[in-house]
Amino acid sequence: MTEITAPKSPVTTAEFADGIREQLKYSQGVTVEQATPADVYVASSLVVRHYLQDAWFKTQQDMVNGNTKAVGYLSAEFLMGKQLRNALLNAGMIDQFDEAVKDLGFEPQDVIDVEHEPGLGNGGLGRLAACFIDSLASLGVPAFGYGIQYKYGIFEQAFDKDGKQIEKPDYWLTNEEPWGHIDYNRSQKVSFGGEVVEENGKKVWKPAWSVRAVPVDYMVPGYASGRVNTLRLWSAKSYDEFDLLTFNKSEYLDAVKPQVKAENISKILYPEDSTPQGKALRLEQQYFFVAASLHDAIRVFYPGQSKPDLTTFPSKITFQLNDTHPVIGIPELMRILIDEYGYDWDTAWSITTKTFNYTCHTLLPEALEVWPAKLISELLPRHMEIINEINEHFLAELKTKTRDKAKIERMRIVTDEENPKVRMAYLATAGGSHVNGVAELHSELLKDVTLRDFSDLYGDKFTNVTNGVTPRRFIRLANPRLSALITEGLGTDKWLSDLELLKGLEPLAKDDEFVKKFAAVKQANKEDFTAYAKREYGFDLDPNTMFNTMVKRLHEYKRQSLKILALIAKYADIKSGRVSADDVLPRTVIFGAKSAPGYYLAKMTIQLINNVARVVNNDPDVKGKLHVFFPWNYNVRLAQHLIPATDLDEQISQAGKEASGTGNMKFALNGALTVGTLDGANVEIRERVGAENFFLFGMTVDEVDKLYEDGYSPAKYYEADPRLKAAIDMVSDGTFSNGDRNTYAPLVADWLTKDWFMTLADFTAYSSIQSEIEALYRDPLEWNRKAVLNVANSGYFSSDRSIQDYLDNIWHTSPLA
Ligand code: Z15
Repeated sequence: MTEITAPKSPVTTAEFADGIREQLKYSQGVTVEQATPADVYVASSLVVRHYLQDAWFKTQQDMVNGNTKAVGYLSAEFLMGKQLRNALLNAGMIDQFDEAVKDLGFEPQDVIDVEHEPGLGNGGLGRLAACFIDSLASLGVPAFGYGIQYKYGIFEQAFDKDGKQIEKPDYWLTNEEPWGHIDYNRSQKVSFGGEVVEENGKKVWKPAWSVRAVPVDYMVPGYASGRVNTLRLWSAKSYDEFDLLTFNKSEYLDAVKPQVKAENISKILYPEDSTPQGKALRLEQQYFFVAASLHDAIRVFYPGQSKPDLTTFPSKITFQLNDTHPVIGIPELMRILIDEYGYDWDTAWSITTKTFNYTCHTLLPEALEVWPAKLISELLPRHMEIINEINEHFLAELKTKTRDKAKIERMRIVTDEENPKVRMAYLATAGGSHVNGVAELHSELLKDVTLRDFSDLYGDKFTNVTNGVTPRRFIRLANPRLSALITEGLGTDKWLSDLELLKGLEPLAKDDEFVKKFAAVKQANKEDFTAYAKREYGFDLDPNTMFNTMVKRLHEYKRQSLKILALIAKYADIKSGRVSADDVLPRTVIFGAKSAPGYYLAKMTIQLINNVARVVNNDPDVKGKLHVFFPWNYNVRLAQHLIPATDLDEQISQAGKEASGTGNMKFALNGALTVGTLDGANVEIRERVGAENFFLFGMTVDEVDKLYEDGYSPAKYYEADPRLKAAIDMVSDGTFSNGDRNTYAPLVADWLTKDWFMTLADFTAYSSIQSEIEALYRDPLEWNRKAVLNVANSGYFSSDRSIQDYLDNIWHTSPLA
């Protein structure tokens, strides 16, 4: 296999090997002979850190001493994926590592496999944050990622004997974790509760309890940029403040309770994606990391100054609010400025609104966080006062802008009701300079629907930044074969930092020889994945079937139901003899999806998929034709194996529900074709790769709206399409539940009576596009030609381009000189 050249390395193979020996000896305390792959993993990671250290220092110094505004990316989630190979790639040391490890008698792959990925995110939002900090560093923009070092990341998913999801804790920190550098000396105190009193005409917050936020720093090396940024994840530790003299033996356990409470704050990532549960601990987490980060930024940019001029703060750093989760930062910065530094309200507000910008990632109303004012008052009494005051000022400002009283009422940040609520998306829109959606369609819908009143009165704030993904991890690391072919086709590997260069592959789509090489790459990747499925899951795949993948969180709006119903319909076609098995295109359907632990219908859907897989895979009538594979615990690692091996990708959400999607971009860049609706970034992918190279089906946003208005009745669709009826009946009749008719009754009842995301209404269109797909797949050259065109025209979906858009339109800053 051709490995493409990485950026020039600061280190030779011999030096890397010496580094490993030294780390094994002095930090692991083992000889080379005693060392296991786990030891070599830790030692190698420390060697990489060692070689990055000076660039890290220099980036920090240039950031503080220069005039370039930095970026603070505030995010409750960073779904990083494994670190070692990515750091090696970006630092230009892949070959040196591979050779050095072999020289020491180890297999590089064994060393890579040891690493347990930090799962500090749920799905798209967390992974986007990880792609963004990679791009910031690669562009040379000084930046901090700020978040939480959860002790337990996203749960590890398993399936029980009935095919139900079970959740196991993710013990990612139980083994040595060489990447995070804990820095107790730069801790921040974060306080909660208590009351606000007046002293000398000033509001003074007297908190009831405090925790110590300890930073754990991760290096974020840019690809070939010589820059290394910081991901600073806060970990909660207690202050050992209880008085040893005042408690006796029986009070001992009570005395440590506050300590336990403090350390609970960073204990676990909430596993809901797009469906927040209004839990107090979640608000504590949000305030915890945001308060620590804001104080940290002041410490970094005004070192040793007790009376800093914070009117310059917005020229030092701009903070991006990743969804509503960090929005409590707005009243916190107000509090810091007014209470801690003595600024007046107007000055504080002017600084604050210049400092923050807000990215909205959703269109689901239930995903926009709303906190009861009572809860905020209990936890953060001073902040609730400030939020009320922001609300009052804002309402007064609105009165100068419009006479529409109903509109003003609708725009309240704090609702006017018996138990008032705080709408965090509104607070973010009022308290920042810019609001952006994450794909063109999404940003339009934000303006027209979700934040309509705000865009009427503050139209200038609204903008779009279409999401992107890092080509380093998702092409170069995940798909070395395709990377080599791209480099061969373009005659350069510069595309890794300028992805629009992929456009140069377009003429090669006409070159049958090139297309055949592409097909060979895909085939080899499918064979690799087949081996992986066997090794990791004990499952037999046939790499000579079409690999058809749907991976993402399990959510009703994403419509895994549509995929599974279509699959069942195909199975029923064969079973009933309507279709001869000989005419069926052999297909392996691959699912990957975690469900929020408390999401009943999503969990039932997982159970159904597993049981469809069990029945179909064991039925001799469809052998070699239909295969279903549902590997448990879909994560970044599995994505990196699966995406390059996929022929057909599913992006079939109800139009107007998926804000962007980023998996869709990863698949297109790896030469999968997409079957999808006009939703999120699918729209832009299709525009760029060409309508003839994308399988579009289903209702549009307008058609969906109209159908809601006219009154949607799913049962009508069930009656109208006999294949749909046959599929749903098969779920009801016990085929996938050992004859038990009750197992899926709630799911079936939901489909037939509610079907909020209109799966049934899109079923017929989805089935007919599948016939087109199969016809094309039978012509490998034409299929792969289209796949090459997908790769060639998806360069826009690099997160480098997204970051450039943020720099130009929102942050107004630039790379370090
Ligand atoms: C999440 O993963 C996303 C949005 C949210 O509001 C939450 Cl809480 C989690 C996803 C969107 O669903 C997806 O469409 C988008 O591509 C991704 O964020 C990144 O913007």
